[in-house]
Amino acid sequence: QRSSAAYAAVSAASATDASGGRPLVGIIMGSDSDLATMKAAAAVLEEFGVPVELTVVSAHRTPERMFEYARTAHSRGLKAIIAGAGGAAHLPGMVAAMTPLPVIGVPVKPSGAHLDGLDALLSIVQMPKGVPVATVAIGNAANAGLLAVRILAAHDPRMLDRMLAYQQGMTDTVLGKAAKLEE
Ligand code: RP5
Repeated sequence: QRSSAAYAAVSAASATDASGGRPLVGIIMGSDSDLATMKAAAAVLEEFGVPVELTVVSAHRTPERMFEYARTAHSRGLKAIIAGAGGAAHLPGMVAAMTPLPVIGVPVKPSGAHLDGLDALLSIVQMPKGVPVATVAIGNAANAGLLAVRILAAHDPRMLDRMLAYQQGMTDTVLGKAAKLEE
């Protein structure tokens, strides 16, 4: 069992970040084979200057590690957890059961999977009342990152400004394409 200090901090923070560079969002996944999908969440958070930690925690293969990760997450300073898994994807729900933090679930479609990620989606989205997991679309880890930014933005005016600028950027891009089509 690794100690909580050993979770890899992939810090995207500037020196001026309010957290002092401590991870604010935990990105966990059931297997390193999920990384190809989950790295999109890390990329978004890096773009917004949010320090993250990223590691593998498996509900089935490392249940004690999952227990320790979830139990200590809030006291280690995390504000949200993004959890991705494929197949019988119990990781997000089990973590949500053991932390007071918001948990965002990413259904992963493992390569060669027969059910196209639908199994993971249904495993993650069908949580019982009382234990919420905010579930994004199959494979859409980028949206999980954006949702985590919005959670932080509720109490961080700088993050709110960055989200507003991001949204304006999307609007400008679409309007630019529309204008080109209309030429
Ligand atoms: C799940 O099983 C993982 O989240 C992954 O999506 C899937 C396959 O894992 P590996 O066999 O590639 O390690 O628990």
